[in-house]
Amino acid sequence: MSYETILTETRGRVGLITLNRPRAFNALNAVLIRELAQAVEAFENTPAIGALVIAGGPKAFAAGADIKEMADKSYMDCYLEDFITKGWERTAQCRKPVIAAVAGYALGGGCEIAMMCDFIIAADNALFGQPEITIGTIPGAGGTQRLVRAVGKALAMDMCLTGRQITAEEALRAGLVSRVVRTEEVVDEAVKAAETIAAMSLPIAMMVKECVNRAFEVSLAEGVRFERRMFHSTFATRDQKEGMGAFTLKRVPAWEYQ
Ligand code: DAK
Repeated sequence: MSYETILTETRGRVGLITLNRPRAFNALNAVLIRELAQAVEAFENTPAIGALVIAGGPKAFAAGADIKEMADKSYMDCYLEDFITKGWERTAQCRKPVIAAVAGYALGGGCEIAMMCDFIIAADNALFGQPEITIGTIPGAGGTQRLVRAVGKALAMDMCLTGRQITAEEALRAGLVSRVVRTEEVVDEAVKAAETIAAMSLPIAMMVKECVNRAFEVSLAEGVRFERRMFHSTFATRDQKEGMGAFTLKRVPAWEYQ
């Protein structure tokens, strides 16, 4: 499949999606959002893919929704067409693990796409922000919700109310990203992490993801109960027998499902 605003590539068992509107700092227009959703869908439906990486360019992961495209829309335009909602959540709905490789600006919708991924690996030049308030609007794709869950109220309020951008190091300290690496290494590092995940049993990795995400939706007691049920259910898989058997025999496991 050929796309206009993104590039896709398969590296081993990893599906790599690169946002590709460099002249507009990867501003997220309607075509890009649609194509991103299509690419996530395609990799999710490919059995040989075990994990995905979403990357941007060295200067910008994405500088947010395309301001030029949306500037003149009326409320009714937004409401009736359900403006950039279609396809937007597809990344968050992906059941296979997804890693964001963020270099440069991840602003507004760019930060929101990164936060829809399971974790973020940041380049040392990465800048995260929710600057919507500076252009007369508010975050519209989960920025006020996912950011507060990732970094807590104080920093989320600071970022959303002042529009301040935080560096990769600050994002690491705040728990928004899991690692910071050199800019030129960020995509390879994310692909390497995705390869590690894709080398595990796929259904078990999917269960881990589902359980961690459950923590955002339910009480601690319900989350622990959900985790317990899933944990018990792993004993119904051949991959649990294979994994524990391989450990005992000191050999590498050969998963039934990858
Ligand atoms: N939209 C359109 N074009 C953009 C852009 C954007 N967000 N960001 C950058 N560009 C374009 C610039 O217009 C410029 O294009 P030309 O003028 O050369 O044609 C080019 O990229 C380079 O930008 P600059 O000349 O401004 O470069 P600088 O290095 O001086 O500054 C910057 C880089 C990233 C700091 C600056 O461009 C900037 O502040 N950009 C805007 C950042 C921003 O405000 N982002 C938030 C947008 S609102 C929703 C889903 C998502 C959203 C809402 C709803 N639903 C599901 C309902 C998301 C909303 C947003 O993200």
